[in-house]
Amino acid sequence: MSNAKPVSAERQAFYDEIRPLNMTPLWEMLHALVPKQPATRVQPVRWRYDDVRPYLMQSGDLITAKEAERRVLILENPGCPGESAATGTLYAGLQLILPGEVAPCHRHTQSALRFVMEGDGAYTAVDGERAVMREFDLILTPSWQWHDHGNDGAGPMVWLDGLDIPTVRFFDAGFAQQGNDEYQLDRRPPGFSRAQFGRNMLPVGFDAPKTSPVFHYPYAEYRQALEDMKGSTEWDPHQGLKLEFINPATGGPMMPTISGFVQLLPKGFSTKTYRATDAMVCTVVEGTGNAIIGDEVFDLKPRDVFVIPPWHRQCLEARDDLVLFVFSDKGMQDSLGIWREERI
Ligand code: GTQ
Repeated sequence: MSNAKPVSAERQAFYDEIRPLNMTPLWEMLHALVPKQPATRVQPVRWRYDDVRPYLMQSGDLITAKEAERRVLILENPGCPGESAATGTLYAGLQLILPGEVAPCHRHTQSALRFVMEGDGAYTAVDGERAVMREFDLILTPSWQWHDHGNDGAGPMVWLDGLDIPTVRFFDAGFAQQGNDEYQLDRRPPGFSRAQFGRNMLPVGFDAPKTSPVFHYPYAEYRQALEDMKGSTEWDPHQGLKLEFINPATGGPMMPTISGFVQLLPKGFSTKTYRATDAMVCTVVEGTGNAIIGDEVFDLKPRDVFVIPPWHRQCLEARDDLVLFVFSDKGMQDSLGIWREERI
């Protein structure tokens, strides 16, 4: 947006004259470039899992995981058409793997998370270690690590992919490689990383990696943490109980570009109005309720996915115990010193 004031003929002539020199006057757009508060194209949006799932299953008849490389329906924010972006910085999609399929090995500089929506018995192998994926587990595939996905189970497997694709595109810093083999040979037994890093200990002499070396966070474990806190903690009026998945080697966010959280609101709880500069992609793990985002009200059921744009007022209402998984660019903003929140 430029200034509303009409431009005089004299100034317009000047602007036209400097245009071929690849120059343009700041004063026509200063306030759009340096806004008083965030002005985002990202819109509040909710995908009902019941609406999306039939199309995802239909995609299973259209193309194999092998041919597609990754059989995913992208969840695209309507404010950013054609950009494959859920928010300004992050991408979201729903990936389907049918029994017996393998999504072949590759690696890329984009970091990714997988949050299991349904199914049991598929795996993601990261750098030679398999994580067996159960419902609502969180799995990380760090930047530039080989990964393949396979389904040894009996039913379809669906997970929510969260990647930093728009961020890496912003930097024009993306690289990708196909693996020589379709899938990786096991180099470590499943659970090895959690044994090393998931017990509040680190191997001696270990250099902290940028992404959490605990690349598998089982639902059973983080859910228990929330449950154990439920009786004894004072509820944050704006957030209920919210825990962040961290990199145990740094104490920082689980990945440099993507932060992850789980949130529990007990039955009947309504949060006070809150806003923050990180756009959030949220999915319902358990329970029902409402998300009020700006002027929009979305009713929520398990596996629904919704987006809270930057600096939009949010209230969450729990009809029964409501558990959410949330990912955002909070850690990235924190490291740049620009993250803000407001508790209203
Ligand atoms: O599983 O590696 O949704 O590379 C988009 C890009 C998933 C993946 C996506 C990817 C992947």
